[in-house]
Amino acid sequence: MGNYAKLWLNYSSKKNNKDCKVLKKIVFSGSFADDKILENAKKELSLGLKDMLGIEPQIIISSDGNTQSCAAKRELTSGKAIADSEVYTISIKDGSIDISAVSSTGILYGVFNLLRTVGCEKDVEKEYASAKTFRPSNPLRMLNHWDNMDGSIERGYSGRSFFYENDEIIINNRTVDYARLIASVGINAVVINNVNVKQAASYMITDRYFEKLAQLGEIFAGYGIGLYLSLNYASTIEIGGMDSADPLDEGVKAWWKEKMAEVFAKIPTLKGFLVKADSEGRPGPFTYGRTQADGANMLADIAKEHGAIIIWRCFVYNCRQDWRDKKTDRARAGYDNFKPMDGDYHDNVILQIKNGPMDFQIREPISPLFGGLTKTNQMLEVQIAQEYTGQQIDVCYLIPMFKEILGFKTYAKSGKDIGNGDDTVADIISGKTFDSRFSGIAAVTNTGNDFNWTGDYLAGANLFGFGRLAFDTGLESDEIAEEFIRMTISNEDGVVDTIKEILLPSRAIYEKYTCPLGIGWMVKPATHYGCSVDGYEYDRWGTYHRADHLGLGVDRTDKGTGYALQYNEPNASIYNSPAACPDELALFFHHLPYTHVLHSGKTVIQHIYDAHFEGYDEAVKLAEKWETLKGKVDDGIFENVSERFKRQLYNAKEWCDQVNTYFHRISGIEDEKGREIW
Ligand code: GCV
Repeated sequence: MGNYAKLWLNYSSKKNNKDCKVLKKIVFSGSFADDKILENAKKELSLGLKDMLGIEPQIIISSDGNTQSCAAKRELTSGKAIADSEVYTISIKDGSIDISAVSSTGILYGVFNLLRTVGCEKDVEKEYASAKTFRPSNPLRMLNHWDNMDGSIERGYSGRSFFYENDEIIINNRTVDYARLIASVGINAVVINNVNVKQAASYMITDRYFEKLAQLGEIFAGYGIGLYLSLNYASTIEIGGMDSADPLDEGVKAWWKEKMAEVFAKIPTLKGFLVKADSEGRPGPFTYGRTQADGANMLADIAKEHGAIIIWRCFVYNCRQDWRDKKTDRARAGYDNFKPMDGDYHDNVILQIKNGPMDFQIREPISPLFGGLTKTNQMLEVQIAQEYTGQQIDVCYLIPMFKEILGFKTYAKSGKDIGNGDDTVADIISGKTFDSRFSGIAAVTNTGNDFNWTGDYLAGANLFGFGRLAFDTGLESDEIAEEFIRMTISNEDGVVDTIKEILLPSRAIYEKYTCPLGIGWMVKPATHYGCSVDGYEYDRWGTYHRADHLGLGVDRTDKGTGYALQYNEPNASIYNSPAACPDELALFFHHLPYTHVLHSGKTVIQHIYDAHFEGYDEAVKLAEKWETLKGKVDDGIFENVSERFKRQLYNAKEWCDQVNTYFHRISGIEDEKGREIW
């Protein structure tokens, strides 16, 4: 690798398994193509075992048929077929490791699994004493880059783009190492440009960029990763010289037909497009009085001729709201815009739904589209770029939050009387609940060209963890953190435990010192880092706390905006009632007096004071824990995280004091513990 960290592929020397006999000969068995992926799998295995253990294994290829390489072909199969093709089994047969699969991607994943076992210093012979089969939970496991072609990254907190500079595409060793890193954790799809497609990015579907995109696609395909592009919905106007983007206009359709034929021919590995339409100033079908389904289907029908898919985002809301208007509720918008057309979307359209109804706050309820849509392909969108969750300065390990999201029961199928039907968010996005043709999970990624890729070394746990969780939603936050630490930072048990003690509670701590009880949004406008209680209160974005001298929170019940009723029962009734609503979402759903007593037994105001003081104190303890690692971890890693912690503590103190002071002044209620409030 070049001048950047190797992260979990550092392959540093390991003590365990040095004499492991079964690693001397490794058999790849099954039926798979002898393609670039297989070549990369062999290369990776040799490199990893040599560097970690000094073993140069004999690799035996035993494929019973030369199937077509799944990386190179583009055909509309199904999510199930994708997942089936990626299954692999690792066992010990006749004194050697056997990695068996029905595609070279399965073999590659098997290799990374084996290298992870060695990297974590687990006993290889024990680990695979009985055969282990691994099947991805989600067919599409995707990263969305919000990289712009000028090299900037929207909501990027780790340097500039490693894909673009000065409107040109960069391809170098880092590109390959990026593909290795993400394939190693199971990512099989990448959107390489920002969903806000403007300026040069609109020309990605022209011959200005075809050659480089084809090269990039080849590199990704060699690691089982599909290339996707974000599309400018109004390309007919912006680059086509037309005056319309009406999805029902025959001229518009004809333009796209020709354009897609050209694009898919020139970029053979391109698998489809991601579209942000009618959102935050981006163009879309609403301009022409058409529905989101009209727009998505028009593109999808044409893409279908090329075996490609259209991923259409549901982040559609009115971003020009009047703060005085208490009826319009941004939280309602996704459901209101997309539910009425459930069943109308064609089967190569996937709706990509943010985890919450607002926008990646530290705590939101799950989008009611999960459970609301029952006849439409769906993908979950989460954000590992820590836009509202600390910007890769404050440590915030997001995997526990993603576990909660995935575990949420939507009651879409089971109904309230059954309650344990197969309809959690994880079930829906795996394709299981509705036997969906396509489904999966995407994360807005947190990478950039910083030495350590993610700004804060510890934020690497979110990149690693997202991939691992996307592949296997059954993994626990704790085991994912442990793997990340062992492979990236240290295998010393004491160090591993200390870093786990930092990562695991970090989300809860961040929530405490920023916006507890589901209120969200009290951030500095535009940058979204740091406290500004009223920053968004009188703005146009639909993001209000509605605090006055008596109470705060947004009434989203049947007496307010009615948002709570978008859920299936029993969730709707639970959220609709202040008595039943879980504390962590109390102020998301209800406008409550400061004196309202929560399930915890505390009043709302006391909870605000306690959470902020405790959150700050706990952040201080995390920083102190990190300081105990001086000399025990690489100096570069130590200094990087240490510096971030200094900034985190400053931020946490500001949040704590500003929020407590604001609510003390406005409510006139004393902290019952008499702590210092300004
Ligand atoms: C890419 C939020 C962010 C925007 C982002 C948008 C989206 O509003 O602040 O930067 O735009 O979400 O998800 O499209």
